[in-house]
Amino acid sequence: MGNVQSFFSRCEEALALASRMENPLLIYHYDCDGIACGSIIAGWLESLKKPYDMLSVRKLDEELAQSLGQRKELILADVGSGSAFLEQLKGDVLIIDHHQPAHKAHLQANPHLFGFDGGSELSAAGCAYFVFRQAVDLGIVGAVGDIQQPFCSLNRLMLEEAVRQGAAAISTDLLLFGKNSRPLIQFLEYADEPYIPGISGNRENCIRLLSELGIELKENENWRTYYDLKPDEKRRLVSALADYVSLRVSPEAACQLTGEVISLSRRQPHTELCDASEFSTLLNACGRNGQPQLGVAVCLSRPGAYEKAQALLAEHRRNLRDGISFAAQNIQDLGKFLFLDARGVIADSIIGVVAGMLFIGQREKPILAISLDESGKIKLSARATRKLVRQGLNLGKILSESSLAVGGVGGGHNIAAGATIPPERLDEFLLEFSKRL
Ligand SMILES: [Mn+2]
Repeated sequence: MGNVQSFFSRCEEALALASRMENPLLIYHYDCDGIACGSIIAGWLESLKKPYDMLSVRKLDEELAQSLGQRKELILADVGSGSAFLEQLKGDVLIIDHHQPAHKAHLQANPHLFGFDGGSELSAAGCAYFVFRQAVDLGIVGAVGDIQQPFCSLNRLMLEEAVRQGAAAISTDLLLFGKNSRPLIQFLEYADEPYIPGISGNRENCIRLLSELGIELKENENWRTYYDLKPDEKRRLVSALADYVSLRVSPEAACQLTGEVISLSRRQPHTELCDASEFSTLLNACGRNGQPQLGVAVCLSRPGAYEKAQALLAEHRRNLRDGISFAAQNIQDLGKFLFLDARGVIADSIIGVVAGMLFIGQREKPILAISLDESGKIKLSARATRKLVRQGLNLGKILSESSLAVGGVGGGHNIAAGATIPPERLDEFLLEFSKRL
């Protein structure tokens, strides 16, 4: 159990240090949590009219750190705690992070240092919220992006504050994407998390289901969204989908259709930004497609940014859908695990997401998916289910050991892990992997 009071007093020290800075360079990690964290800090700096520069990184490496030697003031967002080489840096450095600390240099606001698990109890964006006490909704979006739901501990505390401030509301609802932003037919047709066999990708069945339920598709001339439905229409749709999945997939899968949904009330109505989970997908799409600064612009409500990000998201989701339908047709059962060879078909930046989306319900085995990175190496992504993890499976360990055995590198979490290996040693790797499962 962590110590809330000492964590909060560290947050106050962090705020004091940031307040003393006059023109910092703000470096942030390019994923959803990093973008949200960086945006909270940038918003705070702007509110005080402090000049600053901002730089996104995929990884903070030593070379970059050395090139920063000239900078007198640095703020690191969602990076830094794991980089021992930062010890050499002079000047004022503030680290706001939630990764396992590998050094003690500089002022670090990091929940790990106070007995909290940064993997599940608070993300970097949440940490930034507790330091700057601004934009609580971005704190939530960052945590959702780092898959920290259901919220507990410091995350739960932040969520409760958001509800009290009127910035967020919690409900139990469908988890499908597009509740605010998609017409009903596309809402069902493009369902991918979870993927609903017979509904996802099948427009006719979607239209038939909605008409059987007596749900009008339009109101006046406008396409209705899920959030436009009346309460009893919502109930009918949810229970019809649950019956459908329960019969065709499994009752366990039906339970995964609904869950805790966090809506955000200070963002532009009828957009993805009103839903914490959809907002996080939008930021991930920006980051993974090389435009993290666009994600920051969306977080800071810059004019025109949302429209650009939405177009990027549409493309990202199209890639994901194509990836999933390729995966559904090409997945092989190799005995101890399922294998997807997507070399040349699915980009290495989304292969892990696709592997994670492959349907959950009937899956009793881990999935290993492969694609090629820019340099022609094989990028591997493995995903397990919660049940397998409960039974003791640790993919991070297995992937790290079996990639090492073939001259690659890998690692990650027990439920999701990745690795890169030389292309000519794939067969050897598969044997090593299988042996360790
Ligand atoms: Mn993070």
